[in-house]
Amino acid sequence: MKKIVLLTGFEPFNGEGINPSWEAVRALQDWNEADFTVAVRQLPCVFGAAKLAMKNLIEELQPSVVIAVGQAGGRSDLTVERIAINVDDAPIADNNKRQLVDQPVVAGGPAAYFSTLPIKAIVHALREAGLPASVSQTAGTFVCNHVFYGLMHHSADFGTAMRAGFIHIPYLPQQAADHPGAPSMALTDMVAGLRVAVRTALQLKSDVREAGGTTH
Ligand code: PCA
Repeated sequence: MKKIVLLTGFEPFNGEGINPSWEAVRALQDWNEADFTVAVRQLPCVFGAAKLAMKNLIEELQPSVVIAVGQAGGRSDLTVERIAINVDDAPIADNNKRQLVDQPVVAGGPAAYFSTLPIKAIVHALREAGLPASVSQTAGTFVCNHVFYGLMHHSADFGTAMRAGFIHIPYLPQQAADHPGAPSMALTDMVAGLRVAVRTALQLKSDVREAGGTTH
């Protein structure tokens, strides 16, 4: 049976007209290979609703790999997230005008979950492909981390059968034009990067070990 790869992107938030995560993910909606097929879905930038939508998608699609993608305005490269933390602490209101402060994503859940994607191998493969990439040690405490934590919490129920994680991507050039000085990345590079990440996640059984952390 063909494997299913679920890619999610978010709707625009914080006054933006577009969200690069949705633009990049939806460009892959017809991606279909002999051994896997890609499903793309959009998530609302809303606490609770986004986590629930992700849970329902996992139950409906039973994917082998899930990569949730989100916008990280101000970052300059493709950042593969290492860890989701059990904290909602929003710097801005979500699209439902709700700003959660110091709440758990899942009451009583563990403090954090690690990504089960081969994060170092993905960063390595992205760089080999000529795309700027790094491991990120924090997905923040807004809706992206919320979805990432929810994803890992549900994926814990699926044992090792499902690999899941999160990638943050920069602004698109047309967004950066409204944020002078902010870095950006072309859509074609983002899409190429997601292809590399999917293939690496499907191919590798374990992560590679190579230096790449930060001192702070
Ligand atoms: N980025 C936000 C939420 C939605 C998105 O694309 C974040 O990093 O939390």
